[in-house]
This record gives sequence, structure tokens and C-alpha cells, in this order.
Amino acid sequence: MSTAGKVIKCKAAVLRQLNKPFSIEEVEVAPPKAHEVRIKMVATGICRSDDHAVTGSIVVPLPVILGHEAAGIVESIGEGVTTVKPGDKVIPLFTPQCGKCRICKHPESNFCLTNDLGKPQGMLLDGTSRFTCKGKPIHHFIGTSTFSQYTVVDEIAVAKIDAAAPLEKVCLIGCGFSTGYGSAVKVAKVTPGSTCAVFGLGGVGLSVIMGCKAAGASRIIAVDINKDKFPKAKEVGATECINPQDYKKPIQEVIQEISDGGVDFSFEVIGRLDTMVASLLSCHGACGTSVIVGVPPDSQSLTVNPMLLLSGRTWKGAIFGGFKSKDSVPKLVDDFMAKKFSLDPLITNVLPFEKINEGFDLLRSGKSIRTILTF
Ligand code: CND
Ligand code: ZN
Ligand code: ZN
Repeated sequence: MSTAGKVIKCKAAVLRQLNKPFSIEEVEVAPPKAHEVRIKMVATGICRSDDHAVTGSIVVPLPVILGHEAAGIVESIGEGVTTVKPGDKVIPLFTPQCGKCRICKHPESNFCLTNDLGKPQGMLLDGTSRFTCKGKPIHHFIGTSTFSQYTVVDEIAVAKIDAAAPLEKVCLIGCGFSTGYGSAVKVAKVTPGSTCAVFGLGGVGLSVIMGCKAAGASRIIAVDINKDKFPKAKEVGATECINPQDYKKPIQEVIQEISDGGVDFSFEVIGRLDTMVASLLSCHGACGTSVIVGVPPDSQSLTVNPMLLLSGRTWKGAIFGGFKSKDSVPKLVDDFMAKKFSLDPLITNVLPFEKINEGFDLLRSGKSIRTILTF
């Protein structure tokens, strides 16, 4: 029996209080309104940004259904939807692409003005929620809310992908892989023969390494305080791995010494202010580029000496690897299907959705790269 047009009751992981486990609750998911799409979730990854929302490092209105790295199948569509239809395999897009705003029309930028990332409202574009629990509204998270058996997204926040794509893998194209890979190839524009340093070897950082390698970097220095991450970093392309805790002097000085004054490209993929500065100082003062990928704690600022930039450095950052999401995600899935890159090294654990709290524990203890939750 078709569920189109009806409220769907299903299970979702609801966060009601900061730093508390998710509770699996029955929620009601309203049918999609005009220009909206309801998706049956098949697989979702757990990204550190979800955990930043749990700890309050990213501030979002509560109660909320988190999750932003997923793949699923369209269950039904609202009026006027033309780019997807029921049965299509899709990836939700936490950075939407409206195609109309100044940023979408800009050839290089991707931070579409309709995004809910800067000052999150926790609602769909029309300012309301499609989720309720016992009649009370639950907030959306960056337009995706994938920790639910069903979710509703705006049409500008969903991309149709190859019908043959394995959803339990390509879900990582919804965030971790694309964010990291794009930060190297599209944001930094890593050049052949260059030297790179990558701070933080989680799912996003390892994807930065893959991007550096694909772009032809000849040296890739991987940096982490958890040495258990080193074998995987080498597997995906790091040429050397260093632990800042093994040195008495600041890690930027160590990197400057081993790279003739600083690397060509450095990446902060942790989300800490001190490592953002260390990463900046690790790139060469006259010709280096440093990219911020990690999400810093809410409302915190850095003070830096402008001379660090006046000498010729470039400092930049981007969401979702700088990719225009709706255009790029189907192409990235095609590249995956054509075996241009592998997602297997990123997937260390697969758990049923109900074990979401176990998945977060694995991330927090440094034991996992990506846990995929399956529905
Ligand atoms: P994950 O937690 O898996 O990896 C972070 C790594 O950093 C771990 O291996 C840690 O051991 C390591 N680390 C922690 N502290 C230090 C330190 N002081 N020095 C060196 N290494 C350290 O995180 P992830 O890979 O899922 O995400 C990484 C960051 O990227 C995180 O801040 C997340 O919020 C952010 C992000 C950004 C975007 C975007 O669009 N820009 C999208 N998703 C996630
Ligand atoms: Zn993410
Ligand atoms: Zn736009």
C-alpha cells in the first residue's frame, strides 16, 4: 500500500539534551510539501560534525534529529518536484544548491545562501518541520536529518544518483569523502609534485590525503595524536606520519624543518583553534596555502599576526570540499562506480541503526574511522 500523501510513523534517533545518548523514538514524518522530497533512509555515516552538535560545539535547536551523511530511496515527492521521483536512489545534501542565489551563480563558490549551517533554524526552507513526536515538533539538522528511517528534505538539498550505486558505501559521498577530497583537489588545488601536511586522520582527513594523492602530491605528511590512525593514513597515500606528542618543539617547527621552510599545502581536519594555527604555520610563509576543513567550536575566534599573510601565504576554508552539491554528487558517485577511488578504507564498522550510540562511542574513543548505520 502506498504511503504517499500520508503521515509515516517510524523510528528516529532523537537528541533531546546535549551530551546525552540518542533515544530511539517513534516519530511522525509528514508528507513532503511543494518542492520537498520524502526519503526512505538506507545507510548513514556518523561524522564528527554530528558529534559537535551533541556536545554543543555546533549549536543547533533541540530536540533534533541529527545526521547528514547518507543515502536512501525516494518514497514520495511534493508538488512541483522535477529532479527526482519515487524509487530513485538519492543522497541528501547538507549544503544545498538552489541554483539561483549569488553564490550558486558564482563559478567557484558553493555555500548556497539557503543553507542552514551558519545560524541554524532547524527547519526546512519554508520555516517549518516535518517531524513530530507525540504531536510536538522536532527540529531538522542542516536540512538532512538522516538518523531517521524516513526524512523530508528540500528538493534543492537532494541529488539523484546512479541506480546501481551501493548505498551503504556511497553514503560517504554525502559528507566525509567529498569534504576531504574536494578540500584537496578543488579548494587547495593541490599541484603535482607538491608537499602537503594533513592534520587529523579521521574520515575527512583520510579523504584529504586521497585527494592530495590523486592530485599528484609527492609528499604527504599525516599528523595525528592517535598513532593507531597511521597505518590507514599510509594505506590511502600518506608518505610519512608524525605524532606531535613525540616532539618537544611545536609541530609546525618540525614540519618547517623537514619541508624546506614549510609545505605547499596544509589542511586542518580536526576542528581546533590551536591546530588551525599550527596548520597555518606549517605551510610556507611565501608560497603556502592552508585550508581549514575542521569545524571550530561555536563563537570562538583566533588572533593572528597579519604578517603571516602579508608574506604571501594563502589561508582559506570551505564547506563540503567546495563542491556545488547537486551538480557534483552524482558525478562523484559516477567516479566511484568507475573505480576512480575507493571508499572501503574509510569504512571500519557497520552497525544496525538502533546501535547508533555504540557508533558514536567508537568515534569518540578513536577506534573507528566511519561507522555506517544501516536501516
Ligand atoms: P574524526 O574525529 O574522525 O577525526 C579527527 C582526528 O583528529 C582524529 O583522528 C583525532 O585523533 C585527531 N586529533 C584530535 N585532536 C588532535 C590534535 N590536537 N592534534 C592532532 N590530531 C588530533 O573527525 P572527522 O574526520 O569526521 O571530521 C574532522 C573535522 O571535519 C571535524 O571538525 C568535523 O566537524 C569537520 C567537518 C567539516 C565539514 C565541512 O564541510 N568543512 C564537513 N564535515 C565534517
Ligand atoms: Zn560531516
Ligand atoms: Zn543558492
